[in-house]
Amino acid sequence: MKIVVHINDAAEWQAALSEALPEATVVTSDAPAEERKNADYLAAWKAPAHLLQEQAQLKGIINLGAGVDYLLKTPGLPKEVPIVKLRDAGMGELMADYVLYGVLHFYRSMDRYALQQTNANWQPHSVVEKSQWPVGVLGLGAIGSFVASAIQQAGFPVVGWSRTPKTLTGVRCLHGDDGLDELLSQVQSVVTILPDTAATQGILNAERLSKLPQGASVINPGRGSLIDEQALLDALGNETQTGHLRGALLDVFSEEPLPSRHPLWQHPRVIVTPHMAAPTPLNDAIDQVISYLRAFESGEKLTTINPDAGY
Ligand code: OXD
Repeated sequence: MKIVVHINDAAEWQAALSEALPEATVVTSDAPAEERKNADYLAAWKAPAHLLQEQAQLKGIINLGAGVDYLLKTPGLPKEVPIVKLRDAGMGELMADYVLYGVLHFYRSMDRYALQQTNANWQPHSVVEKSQWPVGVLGLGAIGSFVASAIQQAGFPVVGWSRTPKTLTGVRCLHGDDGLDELLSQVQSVVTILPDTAATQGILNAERLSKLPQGASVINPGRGSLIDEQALLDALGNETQTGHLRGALLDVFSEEPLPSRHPLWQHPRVIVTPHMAAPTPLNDAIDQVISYLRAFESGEKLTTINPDAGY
């Protein structure tokens, strides 16, 4: 079996896959085209179009990340080749760390202290009980559920939302449009971990952002398309005039890298991070990739992604 690997640390993936599957030929995407051709499997994160277009006999594609939006938009993606994606694979914990950092940032007024420091202003703020700081998590897939549980275990009441009904121990789960409005009206921080699909694009638009309580914050480690960025900027107000929302921690944007002139870079109450919340951790993900390859080879039925649904 031949596997082509494309990801930032491809050489490490190549070594780990070669060790686990000595019968396989594993090449990285920067190998000469001659060595890459006629692969059976492509294990890739954000593969360039040519890597897909040059393959004639792929038996499966393993998306080395959680979201498949980038892959599904890649020109030349063969329609008939089954695609599997990583499910949690260590990304849940990384994402939970990122979100917990964001929740604590606003909960413990770190945003206010950062602004106060620019004026040498010594002004402590009171700390409310965690029970008074409900957090909303939009998206209860493998990673969203992990995050929701982690935030709940850290002591915050969590309200989760998904398109269809779900249950999660310790988390109040809502669904549908009414459920979303109910969640938004109650939470101090809203976290977006939904996939980028036709149904989720712009889900946090001006109208929905206005349903959040005055002074709420937004944490988006999911996808940039989930939030109307102009509506978010409007809701945040400007340097002198605080708007309806207090601040935002954003890891993903409608255009990445975020263009250097984008107003989100300059906003004093926005923290921009460069899509780093949950990079695929090789050590946690490798076993899942190997089991996918073995299952493909033995003809086992796999849960593949649904390109029409977008996840
Ligand atoms: C992912 C990501 O989808 O890191 O895995 O964005």
